[in-house]
Amino acid sequence: MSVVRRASQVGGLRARIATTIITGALVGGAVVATAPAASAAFQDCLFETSCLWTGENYTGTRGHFSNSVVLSTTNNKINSVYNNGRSLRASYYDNANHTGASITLNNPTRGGQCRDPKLSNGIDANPTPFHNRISSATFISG
Ligand SMILES: [Ca+2]
Ligand SMILES: [Ca+2]
Repeated sequence: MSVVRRASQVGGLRARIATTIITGALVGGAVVATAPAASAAFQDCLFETSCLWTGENYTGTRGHFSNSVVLSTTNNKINSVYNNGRSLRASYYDNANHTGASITLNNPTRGGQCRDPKLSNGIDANPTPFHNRISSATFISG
């Protein structure tokens, strides 16, 4: 009887250890999952593309284009933008198919305004708020 009980206690101890390990793994996984958002930055935008984020300060869902784009799931949800297109300026339009009101960012080679971390405040890329309005975007020459 005592042998059986001892085996049972050992089994219980193993179960507790296993539970502890699993809990630790979940905590570790959560930390890893939140790390990218904490380190989000416009520098994450690939060279020769323009990036658009749903959140301010280059956070949230990020999309990019290397020629032009008509937004679908992020339509009217963009709150920060960056043009890393080097030699081309980029324009972002209120309407689909590149029409309507727009804002334009310069390119890194030319310098000047190449990004806007907060489209809602009417400074940086545009004199009036342009948050949650972008529906399409394209690179433009000149
Ligand atoms: Ca729009
Ligand atoms: Ca702004």
